[in-house]
Amino acid sequence: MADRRPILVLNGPNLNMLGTRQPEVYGSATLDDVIDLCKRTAGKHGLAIEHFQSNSEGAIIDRIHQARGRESAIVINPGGLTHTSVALRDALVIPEVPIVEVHISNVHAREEFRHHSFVSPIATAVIAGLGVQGYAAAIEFLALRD
Ligand code: DHK
Repeated sequence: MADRRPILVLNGPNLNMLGTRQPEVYGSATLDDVIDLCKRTAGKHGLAIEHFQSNSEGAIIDRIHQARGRESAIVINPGGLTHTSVALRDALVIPEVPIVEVHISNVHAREEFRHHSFVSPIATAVIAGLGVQGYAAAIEFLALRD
């Protein structure tokens, strides 16, 4: 990737509870483990990450606005906002950078309401069901793409 600016890793509501929250669905890794994985993966390619997590939709949208001109790409697990938020989708096009949508679980094998994403139509790529390795896959993709 020619753009050497950091990659922004964003996590939405309830992802601060990783490791504790429904481990049978989301696994045993904590959010700190995820951030560490992202840093190590980016570091292999000489890239850095910035990380932000919030349970507040507005705070996430404010952070996306700040990414404009500052970060090269966004890896986002929007949590439940995936399925509800037009405002989040509108914000994600503002930085004009590639967006990779990540879900730890395979949302398509779960409840019907998780099958629709407001984010997917504006995402460059969508990853679901790889567990927390989905974050690493997203960063690898962004580091290696042309
Ligand atoms: C995380 C959440 O918090 C849910 O609301 C989504 C996603 C699925 C995940 O698999 O990472 O439906």
